[in-house]
Amino acid sequence: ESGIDAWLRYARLPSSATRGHLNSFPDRIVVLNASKNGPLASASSELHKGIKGILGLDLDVSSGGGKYCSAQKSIVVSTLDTYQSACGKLSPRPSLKDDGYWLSTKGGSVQIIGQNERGALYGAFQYLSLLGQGDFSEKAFASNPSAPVRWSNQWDNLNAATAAHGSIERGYGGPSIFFEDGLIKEDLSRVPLYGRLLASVGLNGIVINNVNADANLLNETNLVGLKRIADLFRPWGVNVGISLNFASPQVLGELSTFDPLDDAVIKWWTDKTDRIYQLVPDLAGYLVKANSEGQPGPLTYNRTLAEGANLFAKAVEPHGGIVVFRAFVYDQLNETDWKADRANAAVDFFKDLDGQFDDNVLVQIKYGPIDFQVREPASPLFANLPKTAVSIELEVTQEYLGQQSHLVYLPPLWQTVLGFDMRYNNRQSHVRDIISGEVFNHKLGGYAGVINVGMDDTWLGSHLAMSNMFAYGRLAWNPRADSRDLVEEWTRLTFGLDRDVVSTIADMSLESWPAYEGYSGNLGIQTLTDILYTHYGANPASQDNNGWGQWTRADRKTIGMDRTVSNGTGNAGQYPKEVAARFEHAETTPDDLMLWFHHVPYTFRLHSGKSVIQHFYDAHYAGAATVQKFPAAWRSLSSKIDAERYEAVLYKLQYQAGHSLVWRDGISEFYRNLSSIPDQLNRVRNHPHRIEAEDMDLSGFTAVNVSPTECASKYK
Ligand code: BDP
Repeated sequence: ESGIDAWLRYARLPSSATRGHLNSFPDRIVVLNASKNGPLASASSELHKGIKGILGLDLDVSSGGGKYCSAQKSIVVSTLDTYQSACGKLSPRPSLKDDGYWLSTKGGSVQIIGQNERGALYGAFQYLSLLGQGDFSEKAFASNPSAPVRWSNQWDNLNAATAAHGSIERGYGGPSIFFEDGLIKEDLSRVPLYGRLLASVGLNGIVINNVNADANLLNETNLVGLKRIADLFRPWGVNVGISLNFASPQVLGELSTFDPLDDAVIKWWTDKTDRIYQLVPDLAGYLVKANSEGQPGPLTYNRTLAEGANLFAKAVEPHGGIVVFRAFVYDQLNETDWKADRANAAVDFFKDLDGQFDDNVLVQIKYGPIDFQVREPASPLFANLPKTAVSIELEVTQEYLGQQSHLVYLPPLWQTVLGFDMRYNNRQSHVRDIISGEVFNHKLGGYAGVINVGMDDTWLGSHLAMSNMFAYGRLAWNPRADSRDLVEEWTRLTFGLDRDVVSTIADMSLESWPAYEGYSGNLGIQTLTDILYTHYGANPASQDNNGWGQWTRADRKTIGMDRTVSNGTGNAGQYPKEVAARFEHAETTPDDLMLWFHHVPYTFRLHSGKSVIQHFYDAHYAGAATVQKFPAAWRSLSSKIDAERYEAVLYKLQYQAGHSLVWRDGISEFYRNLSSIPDQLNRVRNHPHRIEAEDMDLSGFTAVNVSPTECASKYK
């Protein structure tokens, strides 16, 4: 069990789970009118493979028309149109949107009917998930996605050797499955496996290269390679997109300018786009990071971001493509900007552009105003672009959240944002309904998840982290899904049906985000990782006074960022009235965002009754104590999990237990030193559970002085 099949292992159910069901089980799979190598063909081969694995039954597969319509004991897979012309009206007629499906297991046969081929594939995967969980109950239901755009974003670099962070930016699962030495790899055998995983949770698009894009992706050799990748994803209903470097015409040495209004530039992009669509007629579109963190963009030529986006929108429009333009725009070199408040940047840059984007532009907004922190309010930009289609950007790769070395199950975090009500015009307007297009009536809208799988057999570098990828797809399909249900489903498919296994993994997962928030950054102060480079270990001192501007504004007496309108950066005022009023005042700001919006003394009393500093201490001890229990909880499953995955997960959980103590003590001591206010329970100097490094011997290592000292043990 290397992890390569993730939740699609199709492990044989125990006979106790299948008893009484095998004799009456359908004996054939019937596919109606599948296109060559399309999603319907995948649906049928996947059903065959899955049923063989799960139940040990080798079903016949046939393609054919009407004669099977009323056949008993068959699994019919089809699109709605084909089904109805071959077999007559489905009754009741299911109401299906693009990519939706109808699944019925009633009366001894199974119908899997997609609105399109992709929908049929999703229905097939859903059916296999039910079987894999031992669910043979009769049901009939329609299921539709919440939004049309449900994409993976990969931050893969073309050239592993020169990339600053390895071949995938913020990737923790090994090198790229797509690129090597500046080119698309010869061996793309991981691509269809990835496509299958994406399709199995309803994801329908992927951007394959880093948003910090290399213009060389556009050379002819790579475009031909892009076609090979697209051909491998297509059977899984996954359309490929690419990230663009805004300055490509200049970077590639073909033009002296990249001004988006220049005729030669427009022609360059039009020609390039036509060539790409010749090779990949169903390209999903382009993703653009412009004028952010040193990336080129239209502002260089005093053109607006909308003019920049529309340049590409016009090029892809005749081909049916879309442009996803990122709202993550800020300039870390502009001191006035970052000294003010980076959280204001997105609304400052985009609000006035509302209505200026072409119809096939989607503005992709990170979930919070800053950058994938452990706790952020929903980005106010969601409520500032009523005339623009928008999508949310979530981060499956755990950049600021333990980088797959810590178990942090993310759906509860994501749902704080998806379920946030912006009260636009004093009306109910949840973020999930804004990005679905419902609130402001847009056809486009949806989800991007920065996933960053790599060549590691576990895909993400950790078995347990895969629940985040699974749940991301499921939430993009249905953002109201229950986090616990999702991790339980994932666990059954990944580790089997044993009740202890399911409840232990689900319990740990649901405790993990609050625990991580507990031992990292509390009360909305942000994650407190090292901010300048790695974004990993505890480094509260690095948070202030740098161009990334993620400020704690902590001094000896006070802490937190004043983002009020009356006294601070005005960020609270970027929200619609009711919400703005709530965040403006500490009395109505929830504790978990107190330091995001307010600058207060360490002695400030929270709604909980605790002071800020005591909350820091308590949360750090409680968070670390929670994850101290994880290794033992996991050990209790030792006889129920294969050795390979058991050992790998145990190793990570033990590491997390240890690293949480480093976090706990680093942060607690830092703020105790700064505030001079001791922990009421006097734990900070006692360090329960801790073994000092200087009490250990590790051969082959030399002790060195460490800065900042919070990360050291006695300065070493
Ligand atoms: C930051 C990442 C950086 C990305 C950037 C982005 O640290 O690697 O390039 O976001 O999203 O969080 O563009």
